[in-house]
Amino acid sequence: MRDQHQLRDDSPERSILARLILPDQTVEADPLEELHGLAITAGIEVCDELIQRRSRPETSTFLGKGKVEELRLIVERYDADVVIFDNDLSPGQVRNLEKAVNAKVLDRTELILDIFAAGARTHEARLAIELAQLEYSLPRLKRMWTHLSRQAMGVGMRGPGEKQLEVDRRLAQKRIFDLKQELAKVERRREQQVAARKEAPTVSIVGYTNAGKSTLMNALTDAKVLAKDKLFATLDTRTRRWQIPNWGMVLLSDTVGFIRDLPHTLVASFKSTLEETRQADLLLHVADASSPTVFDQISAVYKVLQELGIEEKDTLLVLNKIDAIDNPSVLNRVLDRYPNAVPVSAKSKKGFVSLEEAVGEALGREFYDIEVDVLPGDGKLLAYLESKAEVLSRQYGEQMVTIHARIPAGAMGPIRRDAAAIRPTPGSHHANDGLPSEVA
Ligand SMILES: Nc1nc2c(ncn2[C@@H]2O[C@H](COP(=O)(O)OP(=O)(O)OP(=O)(O)O)[C@@H](O)[C@H]2O)c(=O)[nH]1
Ligand SMILES: [Mg+2]
Repeated sequence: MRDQHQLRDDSPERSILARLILPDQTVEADPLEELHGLAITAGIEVCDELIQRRSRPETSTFLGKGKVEELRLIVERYDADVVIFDNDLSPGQVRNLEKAVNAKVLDRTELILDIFAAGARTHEARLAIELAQLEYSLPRLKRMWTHLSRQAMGVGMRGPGEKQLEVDRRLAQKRIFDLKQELAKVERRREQQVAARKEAPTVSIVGYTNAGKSTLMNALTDAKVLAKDKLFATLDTRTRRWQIPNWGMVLLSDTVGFIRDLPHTLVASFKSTLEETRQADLLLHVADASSPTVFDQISAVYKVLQELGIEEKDTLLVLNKIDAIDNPSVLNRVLDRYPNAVPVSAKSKKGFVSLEEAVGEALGREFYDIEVDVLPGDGKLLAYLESKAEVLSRQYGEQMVTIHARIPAGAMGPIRRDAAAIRPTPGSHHANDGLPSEVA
């Protein structure tokens, strides 16, 4: 006889996907495609799917009575371990459903939290996800206990007493308090670090998960950030120097992707990870133009930005993956709605010249006319000026070389930091819009 439990331990959990669609919801061609992707990312096998359209959720079991029974039969047929809902459920609904279908029930938030928990590598990301998970599970502790006790003692046995529950609740609250304090500390440190690093204008890549943000970052800067056909491949923030031809250097950051209905607790606790984004001079919003749900993805990103309080920033929409579009009308449809968007392919590097121009334009083509006193031995600064600025004259003094140069605003950073003195030439340090930039 086959030892089921032995087999189970090595094989992935088997799941059934479910979604309730309400009348006011716009639905993708395949309403469970994204959840399917999330399940795969979480390492869960998908056996079957179930969809119900309904005017409103059933209060106690979320799905209607008939559908719950249908779900129970599907669970039985596939011997599934878990039902994953694309919706968010109340603790009571989860409890009732688990009882009715005889399997573990996860909602969308729980699944996303699980993926983040498995992928978090940095100290900061781990703190953030632990906090989000605890805040999510606090009101659900009772269900978890019931669940655990059912596993340990079999269905129908009495769960742990209210007293144990109360102890656990207090422990969880204490841990939440500690985590919040620790995260606040990290946030403050991060805020200062990011602010101090203002050696150049900062550009932050944002966008829906899997849109190609990391691929774009790698292609533009030779960074070696992990890019993968997987949801939430990136959970931290990386910053690299990006030399924009004919403009100057900027700091480009790649960060965690967004998704529709991103759990609120998660957004809040990832605040410090998104510090670069909060302080950026410009956002590059990367969207997957080849996706049939590109419009929904774009709106979902704006919604999360709004939640983070950073939607007011200058934003450049970048339509990525144009190499994967066969029919030109697909791209035109997006461009009709977003005429200022820049189409690119991070994969083939198509459209990069337009992207660089658009970024330079957005950051402002401001030039400074400067006089800098440099110590003759400061080879680093001299070399920097040679490469970034147009040097107009050199005057050799007793101890200093005074260099008169014209330099893009974006390249000013290290000069502010290193120079002995800066004297913007009076009246001439404003934008020279008509002039092409000679500095590379
Ligand atoms: N065809 C095509 N595929 C691309 C392009 N850019 C990225 N991809 C693919 O899209 C997938 C996701 O790329 P990533 O760069 O990891 O996407 P991301 O936005 O960083 O995703 P997360 O970090 O998971 O949020 C990978 O399989 C890439 O190879 C592109 O221009 N064209
Ligand atoms: Mg990424």
